[in-house]
Amino acid sequence: MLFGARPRIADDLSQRGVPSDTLIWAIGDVHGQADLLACLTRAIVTDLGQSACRRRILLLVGDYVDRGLQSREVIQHVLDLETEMEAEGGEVVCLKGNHEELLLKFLEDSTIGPDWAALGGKETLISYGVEPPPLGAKSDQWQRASTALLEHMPRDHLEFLRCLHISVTLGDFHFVHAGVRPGVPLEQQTEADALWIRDAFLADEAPLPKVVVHGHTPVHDVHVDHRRICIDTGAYATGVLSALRLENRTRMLMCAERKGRELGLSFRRL
Ligand SMILES: [Mn+2]
Repeated sequence: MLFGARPRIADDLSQRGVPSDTLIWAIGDVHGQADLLACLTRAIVTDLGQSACRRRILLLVGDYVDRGLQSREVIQHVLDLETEMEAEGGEVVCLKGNHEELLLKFLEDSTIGPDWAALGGKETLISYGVEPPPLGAKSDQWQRASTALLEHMPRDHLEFLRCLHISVTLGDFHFVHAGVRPGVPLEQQTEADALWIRDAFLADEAPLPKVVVHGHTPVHDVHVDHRRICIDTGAYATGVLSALRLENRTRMLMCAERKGRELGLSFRRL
């Protein structure tokens, strides 16, 4: 290869696209921020409704629950969106995050309760009307909380959590909660890596077969390079929830931001 022939990173990403006749909106980690989610989805549903694309997809990269106070409302909102979108011929694709894994695990094994609570599970218990056991609570208190959560959780919420996708590939993009293990073919990735991986994926620089669109590791501003696009802007801490719009080879970013009591939307090309 002649010097200078190596494509610049930006050039490389600009050649990557989604399948033709397809419009995708991907939303980052919601973590119990139902108001920010509703603000984004209102605009997204309008945009999808105005699109002439044959496939119109709204995708969420997981971590619906924990940390924020509105986990139940977030799941209900996503279920309502599924009904609304499917009635209009659109698709809602929901990926699984590590926090959904923790919630499901807690329903089967209450001994993880203290660990889960420390990672934001306490807020999820409260949102489903279950009083979180106090610090230093005994195992039987956690067992009661686990049983109570199962009783309080609507069946369709449980079904939702159990049927989440681990990853989805569309055109040149691979959507997954946390990332991929470098050097392992996409179809051989493990669920543990898909839900939890950080440094081994983030710090690596080798090109990947697809551009990975992910969340899990909050960033101050959406991260974009030739390997990956991180759309987790830490909504529960920053008040900013982000969504990526992909059509052909164009990328747009929309953010819902909490400013005092108001919510605002901003847009930019990515
Ligand atoms: Mn996560």
